[in-house]
Amino acid sequence: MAHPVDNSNSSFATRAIHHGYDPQDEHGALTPPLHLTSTFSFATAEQGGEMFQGERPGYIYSRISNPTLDLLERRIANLEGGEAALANSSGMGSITSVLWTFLESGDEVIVDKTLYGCTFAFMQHGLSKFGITITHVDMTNPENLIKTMNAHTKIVYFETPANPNMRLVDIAAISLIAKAGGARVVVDNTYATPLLTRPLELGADLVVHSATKYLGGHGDLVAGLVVGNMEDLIRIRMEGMKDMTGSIMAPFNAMLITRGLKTLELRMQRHCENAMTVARQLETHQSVEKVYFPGLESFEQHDLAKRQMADFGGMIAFEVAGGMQGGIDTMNRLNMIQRAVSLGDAETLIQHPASMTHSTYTPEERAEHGISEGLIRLSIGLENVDDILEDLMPALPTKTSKVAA
Ligand code: 3LM
Repeated sequence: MAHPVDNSNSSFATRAIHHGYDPQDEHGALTPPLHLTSTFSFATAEQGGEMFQGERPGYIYSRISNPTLDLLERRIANLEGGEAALANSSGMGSITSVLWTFLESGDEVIVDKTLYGCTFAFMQHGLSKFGITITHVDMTNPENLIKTMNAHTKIVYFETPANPNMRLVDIAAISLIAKAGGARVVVDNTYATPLLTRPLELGADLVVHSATKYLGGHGDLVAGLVVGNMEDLIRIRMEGMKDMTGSIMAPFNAMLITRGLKTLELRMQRHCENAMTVARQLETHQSVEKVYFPGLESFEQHDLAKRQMADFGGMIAFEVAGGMQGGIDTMNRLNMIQRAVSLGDAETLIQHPASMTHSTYTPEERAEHGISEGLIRLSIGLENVDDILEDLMPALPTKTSKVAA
């Protein structure tokens, strides 16, 4: 077991680089070792038996734990301000492992209106098959949660900012209400990352991440993370993950994410700075009808964004004149910006939620859940912002919305 350097008073960037690893425990190796092993050998049969009974610490099998994953788990737990973490094979693996652990037939999950497409599908079409009720509530007004909470509510779940329309949820206000009613609060912190928002410090119980995005940061892996208190994390690991989803992270991916975290602060600073510049430019363009970016004064929840987020992130959603076709045409005129789903990569990515990430909703559901058919989503990358603008701005429709109408 490693002997972590004491850096409890260090800043975010320093902990992201050092926390939980002392090179002197690994022959002085500056870079932590990669333990590419599926299983672990027991010194004696009795010791193996004791580990299975939970009477002796140690590694058994890499679907349960692995030293390379342990380091990443310690590090993300530290950055999110939690006691423990779990590394999964995908963000969906994290979300499903958490929900399968704490829910049973007859229970209710209350979720915000807008969710990432596959999370929505898992709840709407997956959990509902097993006698679990999914209730959507507009959490932008916490009063709505007070009215809906009941004895069956076990989980309150939301994203902030939400994928794809950037809605924010007041984590502290919602957590207070949910916990008073005896429910666990689960926050998908993929968009904000622990650099910008730390839901556990604001009262949430569990944080889930698609580590595929900003945490990995380089678009070369699919992975997920869960952070929370020790007791919950042991249950999620041993119930929802080990026996139900089996969604453990591969050691190689854990190594890449641990590497990615070292530059998270630097990368996020650039993502945020670039996105602010692009959002301002988009807002002034004659054929852009609406820009959804928490850093804009025109953003409906700008005050909450200033209160809850250290900076405004790298994601922008917008609508152009000409609706859906106007958006599709804009995407097809781009050169450097890549037409691709996913987000948080070095490359600027653009996608159309209604036909891509949120095609798991019916058109009626999209309308009800605040995802317009013409919405375009931009994940602003790390390129020079002038180059992003040089590609994006000429691709926008030339007509004003008034002329188009
Ligand atoms: C996307 N999102 O392009 P994985 N939570 C959030 C997410 O955005 C995602 C997940 C969980 C996208 C993926 S769409 C086919 C591509 C807020 C993923 C799920 O299982 O690691 O993909 O995470 O919006």
